[in-house]
Amino acid sequence: MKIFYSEEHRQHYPPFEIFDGGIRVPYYENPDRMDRILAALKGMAWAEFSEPEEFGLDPILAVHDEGYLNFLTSCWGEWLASDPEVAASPETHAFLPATFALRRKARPTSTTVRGLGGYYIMDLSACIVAGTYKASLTSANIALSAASSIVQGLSSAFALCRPPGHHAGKDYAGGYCFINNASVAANWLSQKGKTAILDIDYHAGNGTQDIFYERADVLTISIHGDPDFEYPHYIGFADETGADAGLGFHQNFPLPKGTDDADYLTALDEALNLIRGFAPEYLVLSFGADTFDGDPLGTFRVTRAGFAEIGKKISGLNLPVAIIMEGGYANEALGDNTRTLLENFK
Ligand code: SP5
Ligand code: ZN
Repeated sequence: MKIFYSEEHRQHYPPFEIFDGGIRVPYYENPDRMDRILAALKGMAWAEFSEPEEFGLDPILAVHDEGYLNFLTSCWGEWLASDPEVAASPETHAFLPATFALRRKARPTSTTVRGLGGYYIMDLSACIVAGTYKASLTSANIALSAASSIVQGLSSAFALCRPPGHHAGKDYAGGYCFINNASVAANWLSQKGKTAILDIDYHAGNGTQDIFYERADVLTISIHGDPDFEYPHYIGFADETGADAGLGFHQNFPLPKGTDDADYLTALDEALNLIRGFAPEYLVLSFGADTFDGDPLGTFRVTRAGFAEIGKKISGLNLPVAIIMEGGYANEALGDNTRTLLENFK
């Protein structure tokens, strides 16, 4: 299996994030996640590592708002210039807004970094540091490279990328995500053939849902912790099924705390049947390992054997698949879990 990877992600490592309630904690979406997966895959005879290709900005701007991307480009520099305390020790700081715009206006009304940040950032875990923008672009190129290789005829390819993407919408960052890698890849693929996105990260793929919500040509499905108790709390409910032309082309599977292998696989079967009904030519799999029993940000009880079953069932669709890395924070198990899923796609 081709695995696309770049060292660029190391430049994005914010020194902290802020949990609900206001507690400052070390950044869970950290470079160690990649090291664990690399260590687990490096010895595998089937693992073939490649650097991503460079696709330029066009496929990203086909999904994301230009003002938002401009904000990601300039945010860190402007914040550094605006605050002597940040300039004195940049490595201990990360940009986060202090106010959120709540989208009362259709476009940002401010030109300051704080005003733009309040408009373009949805929460307090999408922290921006010096390397965030470039790392995010490279992450998207990794996803596009995986997509390109399945168009060239490979049955599967893995995008080993961070920062992740599925919480980022057309014009907002959130949940460790800045550019929606899976959506960029799926939108690009949809010009080559009918494409579906299956999101099996523990958290609802709100960004992906938003991006394709009015579109009938890309089916989007997310299986996740019920937003009644889980982040992102306000989106990801079962009655959100698309709008306008896209009505019927989005499906959420919100599941309860404690969901085990058997219950998870039952929901997955339903999701896979929807995909069979849609009959796509390509599949994009947003893969988060945070459904794992013991993930510090999750509540599910999916086991390593569960990841093998999940991989088997999805590969049973017999569709060319671009597997895009999303979340997963039980770092000590992340390598084994990811390898176990991938082994079923060879
Ligand atoms: C890509 C991805 O998996 N993003 C997840 C972002 C979740 N961020 C919200 C974290 C909120 C943690 N709440 C405190 C729970 C402590 N037990
Ligand atoms: Zn997640």
